[in-house]
Amino acid sequence: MSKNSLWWQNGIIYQIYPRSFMDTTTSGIGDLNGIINKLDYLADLGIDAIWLSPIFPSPDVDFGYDVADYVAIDPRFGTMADFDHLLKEAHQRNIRIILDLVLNHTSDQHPWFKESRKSRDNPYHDWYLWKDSSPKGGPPNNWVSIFGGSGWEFDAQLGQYYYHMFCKGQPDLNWHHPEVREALLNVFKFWLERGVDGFRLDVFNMYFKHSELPDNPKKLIGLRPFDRQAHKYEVSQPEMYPLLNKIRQLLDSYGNTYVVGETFLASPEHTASYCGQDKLNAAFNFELAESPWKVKRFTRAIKNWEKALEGHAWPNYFLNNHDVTRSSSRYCRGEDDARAKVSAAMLLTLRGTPFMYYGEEIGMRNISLKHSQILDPVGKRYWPFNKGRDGCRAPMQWDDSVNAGFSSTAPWLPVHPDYISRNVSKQKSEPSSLLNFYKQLIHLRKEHPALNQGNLSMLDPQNKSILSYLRQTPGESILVLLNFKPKQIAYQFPKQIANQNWRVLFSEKRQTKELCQEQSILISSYETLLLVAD
Ligand code: ISL
Repeated sequence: MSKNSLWWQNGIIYQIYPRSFMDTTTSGIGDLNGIINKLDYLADLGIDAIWLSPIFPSPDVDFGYDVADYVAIDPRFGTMADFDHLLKEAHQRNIRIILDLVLNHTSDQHPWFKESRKSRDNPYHDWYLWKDSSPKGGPPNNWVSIFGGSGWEFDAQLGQYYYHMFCKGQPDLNWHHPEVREALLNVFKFWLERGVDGFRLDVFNMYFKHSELPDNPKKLIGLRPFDRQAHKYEVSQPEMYPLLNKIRQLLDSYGNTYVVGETFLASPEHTASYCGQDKLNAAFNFELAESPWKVKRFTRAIKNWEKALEGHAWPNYFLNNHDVTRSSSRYCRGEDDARAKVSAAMLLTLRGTPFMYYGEEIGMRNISLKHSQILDPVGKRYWPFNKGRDGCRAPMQWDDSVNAGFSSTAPWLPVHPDYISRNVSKQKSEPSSLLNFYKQLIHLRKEHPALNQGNLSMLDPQNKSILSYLRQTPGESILVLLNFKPKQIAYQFPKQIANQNWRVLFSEKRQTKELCQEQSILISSYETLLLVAD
């Protein structure tokens, strides 16, 4: 594997939701061997690392985000030997493996929690947030769960409540307890010793809660009870900063290990405050993925993230993950991929590590489910106001054979009915497919220092239509012009670059190497145009 210590700046990280990628055991659920079988596909696509959503034993109250054992592989995904094999095969192809650690909470089936609820004097009791009723009776404070209802669950046998931000099957750990901290740092060590290359930390800014458990202040406006509170005391407590320093030291003692965190309920500035040399390499800022199809909004999201991170950390961007509606469903009209290409071009030409989500490269759309088919606890609770997250977790569409080539048996979630026409095999053979578009831009990004390392200067959006920016190193300038509209736009080169001659580096609509010497250029409907200074 390459020794490049900046692989995570130059590289592209691809998230796999293992249940939905490739099934080799006819269980209807994807598995580790399925991922191994598809490594050549991923290497050919050009990605540098895989982030695996949780692969640990789990009762699946929240589909893997409720972990019952941090140092084992869920038997439905395979064995530890399969994991070692995956690591070896991925490394041989220069692909790193990043594990998803869910350390804010465990499953209620984790042996630690089972012990902790046995009695108040059990050695594991204080590993979780057990509290007596409030003096008035009822839960200890007003904290609510984002998945609905009170954040506190009463255990009749123990006569106490435990706290859970997510489902009641996901009790929050007590990170203030030194033995809990040690046990969780040992989880990092276990996987680092097996050779993994990094981690994604689920809702890490929730690890600590205010020790006095004060009531959260109320807010007047908000749809759910959860939104009608300011989450002042259970999220983003200051103890997280020294803990991140400690995690960083541990990771550094194992060489060049990458760690990206998922912040919960945090502004871009606050998210950025967790990133830097002695903290996380990166954290997820949701603003880009939450932007509507408006040049101004994307421009603002990019500027905000650049500003928040300025000088202290390398940016990262994503449009998809396992919690959000797929970007193709958000942006595209029907089965037309024009907007999927424009958004892909943005993701892959910005300054910062692009994160992709399986199936994004073929423009997979969300599936629609009936109420009776919903599996996600969020959808079950909030239907029809919020249909949950199953829609973006459907099986990968490999080909037009039964179940899209994902499994020879009925998959755990239905395959999108468009799989006959939208699948990897078909898009491989079509030069103008979305898959080939992603591949070309990924390879271009790798070849051009300005695209993978260069500075970024946003240019003013013209006619609200063209998202435009410059990527520059001392030796190379690339101008990125993305037409967000289904019509031709005359783009005026702004003053600061008006005297420059440009050559076409990439466009599906014109000859590469074509020279432009005019003051303006016509950009076709939804065209991605990359120009390089001549
Ligand atoms: O998806 C959401 C609600 O519908 C988000 O609020 C999500 O819960 C939040 O981003 C935290 O997500 C992470 O932790 C959850 C898990 O369900 C998500 O899949 C995970 O990404 C609890 O572990």
